[in-house]
Amino acid sequence: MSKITFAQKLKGLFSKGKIDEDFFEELTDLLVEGDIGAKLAFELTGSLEKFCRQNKIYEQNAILDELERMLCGFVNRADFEIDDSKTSIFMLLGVNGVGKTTTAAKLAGFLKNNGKKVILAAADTFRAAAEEQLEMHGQKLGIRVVSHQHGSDPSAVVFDAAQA
Ligand SMILES: Nc1nc2c(ncn2[C@@H]2O[C@H](COP(=O)(O)OP(=O)(O)OP(=O)(O)O)[C@@H](O)[C@H]2O)c(=O)[nH]1
Ligand SMILES: [Mg+2]
Repeated sequence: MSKITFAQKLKGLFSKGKIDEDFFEELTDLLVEGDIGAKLAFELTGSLEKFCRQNKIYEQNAILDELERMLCGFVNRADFEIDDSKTSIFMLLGVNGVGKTTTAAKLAGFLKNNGKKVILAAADTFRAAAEEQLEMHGQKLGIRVVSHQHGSDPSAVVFDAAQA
């Protein structure tokens, strides 16, 4: 089953052309859903609404640049070039529960969709069920996961994954 992505929903909202009464409310909901956080979502749409009022803007197209300018101020761009002639390894580091595994899956899915050959390495052999969690992501994404027994040496997992 294909899921409607955040970007598709945003495009859908902007396909109406005109800025109507519900527009800013729908945009706020969408930004919250898109993980921007409620406070920031309200701040963004609030300033956008003000911008439209002050400049007498009623067309959605006219606010796209402004919205992009506002959003880009919060985006940390990570432009990385991948050299297809060799293996690239990405290691995700972060404190507990910050989203490393989820990010690994997102990154893997993104790279796969861009035609790369991807392998996930379950090198977190310490946390309970960490391997199973990555396995589930791998299954959903159709990406191979290299893993060892729970509690084994993480570097051995990385070694095997690099070999694979
Ligand atoms: N809303 C939201 N939740 C997220 C995001 N990334 C991860 N999560 C959730 O945060 C929780 C922890 O995510 P993990 O990816 O397991 O984090 P982790 O850093 O691998 O955690 P540990 O391995 O336990 O240190 C899960 O419930 C995820 O669904 C995100 O971008 N947005
Ligand atoms: Mg994890």
